[in-house]
Amino acid sequence: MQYCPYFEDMDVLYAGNFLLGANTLPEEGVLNIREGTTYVQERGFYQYTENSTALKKLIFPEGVRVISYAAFGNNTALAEADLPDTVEYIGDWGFWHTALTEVTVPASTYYVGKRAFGKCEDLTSITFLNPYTQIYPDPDTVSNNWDSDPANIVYSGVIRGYEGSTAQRFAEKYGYTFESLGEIPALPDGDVNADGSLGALDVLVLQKYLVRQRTLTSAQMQLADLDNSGSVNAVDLALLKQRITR
Ligand SMILES: [Ca+2]
Repeated sequence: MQYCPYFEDMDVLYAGNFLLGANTLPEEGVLNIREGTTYVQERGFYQYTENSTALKKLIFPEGVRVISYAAFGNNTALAEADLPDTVEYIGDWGFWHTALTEVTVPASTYYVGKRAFGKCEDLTSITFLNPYTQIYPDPDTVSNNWDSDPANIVYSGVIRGYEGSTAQRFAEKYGYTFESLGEIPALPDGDVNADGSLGALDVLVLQKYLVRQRTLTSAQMQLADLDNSGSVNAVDLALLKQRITR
């Protein structure tokens, strides 16, 4: 495979914390991503010809935060990729047309992009551990096939998530089978992104809400309303920042 002709003598390409791609994959198609990696480059391992079976398994280290646009799309033999619970963002086409069978999207993930798990022919289950992950609203965000007519897009597996989660809404919207993980677990005040702890992502989500780049559910609004004023505003953002830096 050739992705980056400027580095022909290197096999797997990194730049600091960025995984850029590979000229040659390791034996057996197992890519053991090095410790310290936080970001997988756009189209890093994307296959333009749709026929590459070289990549079979990904081993992510803890700490990977972003799987960007089309990073692993069209690797049609890629059947194993356990996502560490540090992944925050899975970009559009991230695992498009791969051979994944069961996926767990960790609680740390706040966004799953368009077609991220589309045309995954062998996919039988996808579990969303965060009740509020933004799941791109198209049937081929999770699907077993692709068709230019959205009515012909199918997913015969299950979608798992909490009661009242974005996963449930997504499944119901497109007629996919939903399995409940039960009630949303109790979350600490300020845990706006609902990953179970307070951190920088909570600030990011709240900032995006305040500039109207995203919405919050009523449950998230309650978590965000740190001064119990009945509304969510810049005061809550300041309080949240205080709690995190304390
Ligand atoms: Ca949090």
